Amino acid sequence: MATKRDGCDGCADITCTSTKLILAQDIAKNVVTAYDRVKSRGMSACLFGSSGTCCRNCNMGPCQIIDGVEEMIGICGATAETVAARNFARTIAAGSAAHTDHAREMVKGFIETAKGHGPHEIKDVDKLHKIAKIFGVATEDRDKNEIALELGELALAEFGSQDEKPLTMLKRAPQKRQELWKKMGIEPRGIDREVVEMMHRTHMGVDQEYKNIMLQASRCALSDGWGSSMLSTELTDIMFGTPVPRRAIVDMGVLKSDQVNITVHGHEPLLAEALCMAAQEQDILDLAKKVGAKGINLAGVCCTGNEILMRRGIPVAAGFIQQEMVLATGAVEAMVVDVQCVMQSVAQVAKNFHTDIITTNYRAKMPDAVHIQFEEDAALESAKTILKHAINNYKKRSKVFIPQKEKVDVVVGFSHETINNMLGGSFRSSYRPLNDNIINGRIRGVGAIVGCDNYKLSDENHEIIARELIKNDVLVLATGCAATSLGKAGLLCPEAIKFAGPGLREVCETVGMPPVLHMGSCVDNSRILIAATEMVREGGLGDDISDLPAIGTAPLWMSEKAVAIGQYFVASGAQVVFQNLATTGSKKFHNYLLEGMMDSYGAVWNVAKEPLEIARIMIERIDAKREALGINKQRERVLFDMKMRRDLDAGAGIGDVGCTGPQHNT
Ligand code: SF4
Ligand code: MSK
Repeated sequence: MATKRDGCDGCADITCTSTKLILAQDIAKNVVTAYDRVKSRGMSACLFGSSGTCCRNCNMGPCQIIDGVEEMIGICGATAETVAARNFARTIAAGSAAHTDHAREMVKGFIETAKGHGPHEIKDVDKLHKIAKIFGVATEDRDKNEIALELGELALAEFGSQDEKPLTMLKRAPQKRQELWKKMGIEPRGIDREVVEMMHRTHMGVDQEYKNIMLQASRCALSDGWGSSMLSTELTDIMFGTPVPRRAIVDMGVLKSDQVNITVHGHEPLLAEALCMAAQEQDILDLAKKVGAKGINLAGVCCTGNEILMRRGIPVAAGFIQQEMVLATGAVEAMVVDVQCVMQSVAQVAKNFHTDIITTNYRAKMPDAVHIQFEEDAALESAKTILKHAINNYKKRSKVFIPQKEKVDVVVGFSHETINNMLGGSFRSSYRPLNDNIINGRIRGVGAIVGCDNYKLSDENHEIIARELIKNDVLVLATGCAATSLGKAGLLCPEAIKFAGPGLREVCETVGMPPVLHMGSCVDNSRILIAATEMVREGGLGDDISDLPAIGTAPLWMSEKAVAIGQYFVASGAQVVFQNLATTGSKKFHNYLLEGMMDSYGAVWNVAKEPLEIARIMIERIDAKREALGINKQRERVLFDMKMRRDLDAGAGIGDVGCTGPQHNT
């Protein structure tokens, strides 16, 4: 049993300074955190569970399988590789389902917006036309809402499609990759269907051949990456605006001692956007004044934080592992949550303070929380009800402690369009300069650091990997809680170029961009797929994603979504490195992921424990791709001459597209 703390007894394992400061306070002494639970449980986990060979898919089990021991196969005869593959595939199905259900809500919200219902509007008409074209929706002489409605309905139909034809967004992928998917028979059809088929095929007595199971796992993951996640990202951009670079702040120090603090936690930005709008309404501001507060301070947690950070510059107070800590400041009137990554413990931490946890989605309720249903068709009114509840809590606030140590400036908002414009210039947007700089060796390659934080591993790992990569001239793209963590480490600001190798530094300096680019929330990994495709299309770096000197890692993965992301990266031709996989209980299956998939996809999973080892693997894989492309010899020191500098200067660096500054106080 985790017990109440006496001061900061577990702090030795915690690297976040703000967390340590909070836990050392008297007001936090009764707070039991996930760190305490990790400690009290010890680090040992069930060997079968952690190696992927515990099967409880039927009531003859659970069966614990020992690889290579004949009498230790399943009662039904299932072998270690079958069980490990089924478990891995089910993780992918669960992760894809989470993205899919999120995306469905966004598409439904998009349709309502197109119908003129609710407070939102179609903001990015350029992108609307672009995506409409992909779906074959006519745009000429048509009102934006009419186009959006047709697009939204076609997008929604992709979820429940029973046709055999592939999902529409697949045609955005490089031609060669599309042909490969077709040849392998893994083009996803209906988005929901792929999850259902995955669950069916891993039911007792169905698919019992691990490679065949993984074909469907790839199809399911692709239906997430190129289907639901991509739809969610693109339609959300059309509705709320495609992110552009802006300055903001991260860390718990963004809470205000004299304002009503409301943290927004979860994933679906419909709620968060409505709260941002409602928090600017005069009646709400008056109410805050009436209770003695100077204003309303919204701050993000987890990926909702990333969504409003990217589009509005609203600060992020915490990533996944600080969600309890942000409450332990005693300064939060309400934590408003929707779906995914919300730990049940937050309601228990909140009991020590005046804070309410407000659940807002019928799909995600929690004991000891207050439930106020967010009604999308009355979004502003719902948001106001939630805000009023939080404001009323302000009077109950007692002692607070807001750490001021680590408030860090970040520059965020690097959608794939931004990267295009920034490097190529607004009049001739293109990935050409990025490709050229990779070919000439100033930039060695691209490394994506994505995914979660994890209480069992050091939060510093993200920073260690990123520093090693940029030092070696690898441009880093970041999403999700990894991006928040890198922001807190000071790597998301242009000043971080001092940590970059000479080639990368030169490019970043000229364009005015940080060496680590924040590309959004975990659903926004689809932006990385598009960026990679654009690099292929631009030419000079091969004709498929698998040719690019690019690789991803989710070093501190926690959520099943991260495994779905990993598989859609691999199936798209991009290698990934994870810190562990629950597949080691079957040598055959584990090796298939680490080596065997190369023949089919031109990419594999990699596993490495230590962060520097992860970075080393990433750099080695990048160099191997450079070698195969015949551009490794060009990785010598290339200095910018005046013409090159002028060419890049013509791009819209972050100074040109506007650093809007923090906009969080209303
Ligand atoms: Fe055991 Fe087979 Fe049932 Fe799994 S499906 S629990 S291995 S009998
Ligand atoms: S919130 S899925 S902890 S990134 Fe997207 Fe963060 Fe991972 Fe949840």
